[in-house]
Amino acid sequence: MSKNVYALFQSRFPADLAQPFIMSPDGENLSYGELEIQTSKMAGALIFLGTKPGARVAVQVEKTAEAVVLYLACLRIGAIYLPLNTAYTAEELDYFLGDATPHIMVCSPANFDKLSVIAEKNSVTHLLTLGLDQSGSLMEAYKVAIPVTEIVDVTGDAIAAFLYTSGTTGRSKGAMLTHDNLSSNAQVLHEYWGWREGDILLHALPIFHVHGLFVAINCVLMNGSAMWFLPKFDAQIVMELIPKSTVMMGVPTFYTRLLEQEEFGYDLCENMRIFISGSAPLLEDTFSQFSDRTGMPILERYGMTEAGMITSNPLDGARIAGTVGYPLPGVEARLSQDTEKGDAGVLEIKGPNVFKGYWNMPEKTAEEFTDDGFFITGDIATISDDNRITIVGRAKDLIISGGYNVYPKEIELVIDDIEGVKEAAVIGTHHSDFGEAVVAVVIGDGTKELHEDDIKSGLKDKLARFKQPKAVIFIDELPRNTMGKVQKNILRQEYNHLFEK
Ligand code: MLC
Ligand code: AMP
Repeated sequence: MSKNVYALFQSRFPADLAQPFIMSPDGENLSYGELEIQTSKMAGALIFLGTKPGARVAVQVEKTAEAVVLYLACLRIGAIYLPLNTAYTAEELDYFLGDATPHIMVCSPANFDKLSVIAEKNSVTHLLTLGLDQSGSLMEAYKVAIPVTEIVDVTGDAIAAFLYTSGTTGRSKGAMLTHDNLSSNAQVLHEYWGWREGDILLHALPIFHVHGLFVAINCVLMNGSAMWFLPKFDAQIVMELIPKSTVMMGVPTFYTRLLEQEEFGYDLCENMRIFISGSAPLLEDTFSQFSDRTGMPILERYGMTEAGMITSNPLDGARIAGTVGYPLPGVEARLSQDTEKGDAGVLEIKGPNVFKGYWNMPEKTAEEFTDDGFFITGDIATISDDNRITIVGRAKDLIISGGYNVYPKEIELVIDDIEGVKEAAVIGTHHSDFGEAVVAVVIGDGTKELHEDDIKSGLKDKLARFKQPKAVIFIDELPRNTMGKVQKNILRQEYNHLFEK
């Protein structure tokens, strides 16, 4: 069989192609039969526009069924799908387009004017639009396209997608995921989480990250199942759909928000088989409250952009709060070689899920692998005698807010450039809704009096909203150790209670 992951999905379609794949609460469905037709037509449109295997198709659009069709059409033709967070600003996009040099960029109609300058500057051949109601120039091309039913034969290590992840240096890197990476992870998760006939996924995640795109959608495809497809997480709508679903995947914020709803409880969840959580640590308190209210222990798993899913609590065995379970079948996990027995250490992993490297960054890629080929996750973990993994911290300076990664360095660099700023330290403090909140601690250079608004307006057009500080604090001097390194732990201790309810 072809190594193209779309061929794998296609082999798993239900025998009755009239069965739904995407279901919208307003009654609009997309069946598997329609999915096949639409992806071949979208493939035809992309090919007509000159998209060759290996060409990048950058996509920053709202969450729609057409966006899923576009993702799958890219796989079909061997093009590289490059999804981008809808929150990214023009300035951030300029970097991504310059680095990825896509053949096509698809954006929301409202962003066309803003992006046309950037697209032209970065020699993007076609800037197309895709709107909420099947509008936009991509759909015009689609409507007149001749379907291409062939699925391009690719090698397993051909790149299927790349996703940008920021780094501790403040520079984003495109993590290249291959067809084999996606296939192996989809197959393993399908089996490990016991997907079965009749399962229905409740999909409320964004589709520009590994969680909502690959974990959620690819599992549904592997099972030939249906999913409720919501534009975003809305606790009320999610509660209406839980009784009609069997599986939900979410970031911890989804679960804390459900727990805030008085009506949420056992009765609503009778039909549910599993609630899965990941992308950020699930607090033990959330796990136990959820379990008390619904009788269901949330299944926590751990992953990252560079490796898809890495570990998971078991479906049948004990799901232990605060742990992320066992390495998935085929994944080897160990602590860095310098870790003393019994201590926590940096988690290193190897397996068919681990990415091919960072786009155009062979040296950066090499730095993140050990000599014997293990990927250095940057997460600090312990591993029990029976191989159960607990993430206890991060060796990388990273904040995870509502499941989105924010690298302090990226924000500090922008704040440092604001007039009147001497330096800044960005930290993550506890936040009852987002888990962690971005907080900027700023030192002025004495040339002018600084206010919170000076910092916020200086960041406004430069960084996505979710990266912008929820609070700005001015102090006279940053705490440093004897080596001159800023002691962020002291700042965190000081400001950790800012957002607690
Ligand atoms: C939105 N806002 C956030 C935010 N999301 N701020 C900080 N952190 C976040 N995560 C801000 C907006 O900019 C806006 O600010 C305000 O909050 C309201 O915006 P909203 O769009 O109405 O927010 P909401 O719908 O409530 O979104 C919150 C959320 C969403 C938690 C539902 O962020 C979400 O769906 N997160 C999931 C992220 C995810 O899928 N991660 C997976 C990564 S993959 P203002 O100032 O404009 O009012 C990965 C690998 C793995 O990590 O293991 O899975
Ligand atoms: P991303 O780069 O967005 O893919 O984020 C990956 C990071 O999210 C990991 O390196 C971890 O730090 C974190 N992460 C994902 N899942 C979990 C989890 N269940 N518990 C703790 N951290 C997690």
